Amino acid sequence: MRFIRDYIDPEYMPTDEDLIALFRLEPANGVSFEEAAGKVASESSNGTWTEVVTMKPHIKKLSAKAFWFNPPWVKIAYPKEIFEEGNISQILSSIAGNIFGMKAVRNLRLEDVYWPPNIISSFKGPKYGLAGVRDVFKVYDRPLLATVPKPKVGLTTDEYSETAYQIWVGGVDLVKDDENLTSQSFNKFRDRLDRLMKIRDKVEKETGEKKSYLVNITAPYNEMVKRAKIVEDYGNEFVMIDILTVGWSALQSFVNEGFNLRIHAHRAFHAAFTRNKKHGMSMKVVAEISRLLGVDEIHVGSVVGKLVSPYSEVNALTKILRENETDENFKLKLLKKKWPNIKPVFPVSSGGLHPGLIPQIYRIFGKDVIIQAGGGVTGHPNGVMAGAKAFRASVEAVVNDIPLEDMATREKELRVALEHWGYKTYA
Ligand code: CAP
Ligand code: MG
Repeated sequence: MRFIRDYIDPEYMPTDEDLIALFRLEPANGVSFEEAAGKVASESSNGTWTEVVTMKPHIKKLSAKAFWFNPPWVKIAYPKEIFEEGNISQILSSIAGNIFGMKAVRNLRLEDVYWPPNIISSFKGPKYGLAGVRDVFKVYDRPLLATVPKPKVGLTTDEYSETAYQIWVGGVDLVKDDENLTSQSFNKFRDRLDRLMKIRDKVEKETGEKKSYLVNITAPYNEMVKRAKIVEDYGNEFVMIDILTVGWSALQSFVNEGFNLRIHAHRAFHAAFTRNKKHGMSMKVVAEISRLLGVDEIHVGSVVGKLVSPYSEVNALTKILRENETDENFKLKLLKKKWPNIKPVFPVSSGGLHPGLIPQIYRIFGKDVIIQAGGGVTGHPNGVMAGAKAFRASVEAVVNDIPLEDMATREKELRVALEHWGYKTYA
């Protein structure tokens, strides 16, 4: 397999103009690590299983090079010319395409990417980002709070509206639709939005606090755009999109529509390809693409909640979303990042959270996080409003450096929540 040697070059010195991918690779039986890496570089750039007579010197220059070997880790450099700027689907079809199914590899995982400046500048990034989300609420000194009315699906529009009212009045900033609530017969999109906007206005008057709604517009593309127009006409500031089930092209096109709406990105489906640490693609790459394309907030996990999200991953994701420049950090398997004109994105921490876990969330994220508690609010023994009050009190406690137990002597809803759930993780 002499021609595979063209895709392996330990002497290659990449430039800042190259796109670099960090892979975790396990070769198949009988294949050397180097050869498997060469085959990955080949299939993901301009090679195939055999030498082709149409290969010419000017095409060879476009071949990717596996250049850094630290088994099971390997870095591959891609010349920028093989990518179409502004076309994330094309880029992924190269670096995250056929290669995962190659017989030459037993396992292969795209762990991280260094994105060169020409690719970064071909995307818009968030229109609002973290700061633009904070500006909606004029709340700058604490995490923002969101709650999904549970059960996930089944609440009628009336029941949903009543639950939303209690969530907002109790002190939560954002009511959030669940990822699988869109427009079902028991709770139609338009009816729900209409009701919630009226309730939102009422609660804002009652509480003097700004409230908003993460309304799920996930649907076939044209329908999604139609629903976004309705949301914008109602004067709501946010939409929510299940970015992975609608697909990258839909997300990118949606951003290009230019709505005056902040995009809350739900990542349902990610674990299908991110959970196996040996195969697939990492959540880091999902977060990077999401930032490039222009979501304003995205789920990153909670470490201590009900879904798998290791601390090192959450830590890396937080850096990816909030920082403008990071050096390579091999411990976190994070390549260098430089996002000069791309706004920071709000991380969202969610999944099995309740007041007793808030101190740990605050230690992990600090104040720049949106904390979502669904069951952790709607499961409060004294009702939804009590749940929202307990949630808010737990956040006020941590930002003011007050132990939860002390806060609980003043806030009875918090005391009941702590008695009910304690401080532990429910899986
Ligand atoms: C949380 C949640 C979220 C997940 C998403 C749910 O509800 O609404 O979808 O947290 O996970 O349906 O499970 P609870 P992630 O607050 O009741 O757990 O952010 O980790 O992708
Ligand atoms: Mg959910």
